[in-house]
Order: sequence, then C-alpha cells, then structure tokens
Amino acid sequence: MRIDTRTGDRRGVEVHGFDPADAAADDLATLRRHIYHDKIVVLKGQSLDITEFVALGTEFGTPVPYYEPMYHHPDNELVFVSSNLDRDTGRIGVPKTGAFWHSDYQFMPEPFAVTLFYPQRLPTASRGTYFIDMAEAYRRLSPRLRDAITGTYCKHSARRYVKIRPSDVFRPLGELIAEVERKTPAQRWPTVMTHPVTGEQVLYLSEAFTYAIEDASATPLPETLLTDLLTESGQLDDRYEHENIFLQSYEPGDLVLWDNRTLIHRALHNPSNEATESLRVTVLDEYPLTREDAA
Ligand code: 7UC
Ligand code: FE
Repeated sequence: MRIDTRTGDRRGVEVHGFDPADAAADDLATLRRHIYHDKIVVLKGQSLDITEFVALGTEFGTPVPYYEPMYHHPDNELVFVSSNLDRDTGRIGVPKTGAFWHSDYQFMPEPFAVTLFYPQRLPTASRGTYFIDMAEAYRRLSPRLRDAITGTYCKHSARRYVKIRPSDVFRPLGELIAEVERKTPAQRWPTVMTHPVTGEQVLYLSEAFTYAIEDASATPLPETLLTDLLTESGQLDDRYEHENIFLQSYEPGDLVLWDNRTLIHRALHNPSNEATESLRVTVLDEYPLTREDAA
C-alpha cells in the first residue's frame, strides 16, 4: 500500500495498491487515521461487489441502513444507491441525490462519522462532488461572526429535501409534511463543535439542512446570522469559486472515504440524462458526533 498526499487544488490522500480482501490491521489503522486527519481518502483501482463493499465499511465503523428503504440496494439494505438507470427489472435507488450542501444524516440524532462513496457508472462529462472543510471554514470566519456564534446552537431538518416516494402519489401534501416531522424531527447541535478525534473546531451547519440558529436559552437569533455564516463558508456561491470549495472528481475504480463530521459536500449532477450510478455505505464510529453536549 502506497499513500500519496495530494497537492495543489486536490485534497486528502490517494491510496494505491490497497486490497481490502487482504488488508493488514496496520494498513487499516493507517487509513482510519488519514480519514480523520486528511478528511478525504481515495482508494484507487477498487473492484468490489456489494458484499465486499459493505465489509470494507465495517473496518471503519458500524454501517447503518438509510432510514428510507427506497434508497436501498435490492441485495443489501446497507448500501444506498444513487442512480438514474432504468433497468428491465425496474429502477433501483433514487436519481440525483445530494445536489445541495449537506453532511450525511446531519438532520438525524446520530449523524454518520464516515461516508464511503463508490461510483459505478460515470458519465463522460464531469461527475464529481464539491466539498467544503468546515474546520477550515471556521478558522477563516471573520472575528465578528466568530464572536456572534459563541455559545449558540443550530437546528437541522431534512424537510426541504425529503423526496416523494412513488407510493406517495395522490397523498395530501399536509399528511406527507406531518409524516416527515414525525419521522425526522428537527435536531439541535452546537454551531461550533469539537471533533472527537482531531479536537478541531468545526462549523456545523449546511445550506440544505440547517434552518435556524439560537442562543443557549433557545431564543432565536436573526436569520441574517445564518445567511452570513452560509455566505462566509462558501455555500451560497453558485459558481463554486469560493476559496473554501474544492472538487473531488472520479476515475473508474475510485472508492472515496470522507470524514462526514468535518466535510460538507454537494453532488455535481450532469444536466444531461447520461447514465450514472453510485453506491454509498455510511458508518458510525465509536465516538459521539462532538465533544459538546447537544442540550
Ligand atoms: O435524496 C437525497 O438527496 C438524500 C438526502 C436527503 N439525504 C442524504 C443523507 O444521508 O443525509
Ligand atoms: Fe450526501
């Protein structure tokens, strides 16, 4: 196994010659360290089936099935499928997922520690994922904003991005909205959290899921504060030119792992309807989301 630290515009590390079927415990420990400290690990030249992909996930934590079964791979509920393919056997997964700034399960009581992302079918034109390192975004915040968010909390909900299931057709919208609030009630986390492994301060909010900010006694703070945080962290730049944004593009055989506490991401979907499919396994590790209490 050879690990190259990427330079220039490309972040994280690139791993060559890693064979999950025959991985030494030391190599796995090294990869775990790189996920937390370099945040992105790209395993090159992988060809795993569904079972092997899930098995790899278990090396980094406990895989959790996505709460909504429509995303599950038919052979394994631990695999989340993003796909626009129409198969003879019917479609699998959900098309155009994650095309907004977010962190996986940021709206849930237990957000994932690590995401493993494994593209299967890449369109010819650009297919990649934009990322922002929210620890870096915190360090770059203006002193005014940093002061303003000390001791505050943010609230997160998936409500704007929950997708209608085929079986929901003809159901009243009000009933669906009530169901979303019941199944995925809003969560509250410190606006600045401390990463349990690296100790870094992370600005914990995203354009898709974070909808409010409040002080320690739950008094709402102005919406403009949240807008300013989204702007300064780069999430409202629709040209993706903000210095915090970087692009991870994919080559066949790439399997990407990232620290889902620190990084937010946004899928880049090809506007043409070219075939694209990717698999994902998400895991919880042995640490809480943050060193702070959620209260
Ligand atoms: O369809 C999607 O884009 C799924 C999204 C609402 N959630 C992904 C996640 O893991 O938080
Ligand atoms: Fe995602």
